[in-house]
Parts: sequence; C-alpha cells; structure tokens
Amino acid sequence: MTKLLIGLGLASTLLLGANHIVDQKDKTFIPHTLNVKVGDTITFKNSDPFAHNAYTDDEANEFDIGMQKPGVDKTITVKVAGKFNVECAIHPNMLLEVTAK
Ligand SMILES: [Cu+2]
Repeated sequence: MTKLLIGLGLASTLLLGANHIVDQKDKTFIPHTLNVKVGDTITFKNSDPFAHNAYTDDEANEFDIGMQKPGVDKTITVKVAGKFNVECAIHPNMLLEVTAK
C-alpha cells in the first residue's frame, strides 16, 4: 500500500509539474530569476503590506494576476518554452526573468 501511494505521488508530480514560489517583498520579486519547465506552476506571494501585481507581455505565456492584496497567493501555469519578463503593474521597477524549457 505504501509503495502504491508513493507511486501515485510520483505520477501526479510528473503530470502536474513542479511548483515555484516567488515572493514579493520590499517591492522586489524574490527570486528575480527563475528556471522552470513547461507545465510547472509559479505561485506569487505578497509579503508586503500593500498590493502588488504580476503580469507578462509575452504572447505565448501571457497572464495577468490582477490586483494582489497582501497575504494572497496567486498561481499561474507556464505553457510554452522561452524566456519572458514578469513585471508588476503597480511598481514598474519590479522585474522577474523567467526561462522556461
Ligand atoms: Cu508591486
């Protein structure tokens, strides 16, 4: 039974891809560079006491998590291989560089 459960766990991990955590703290994406695989998810956290946002203009992986209040998590899925920048619409100096393979 234990072996079966471990097997199921591995299978679901392979199917769903890995999850990467990106925090937003002091108006900075942490980390600010990220290597992912297609099918992986990125969860954006907000550890600042004010709202953030995360979006990309990249056409292949386009997303916009909208207004993200403090303490709220938002998760996106990486769909296509390539490099793209993620920015915060509220704080133009925030930058996250994602490389997806
Ligand atoms: Cu921000």
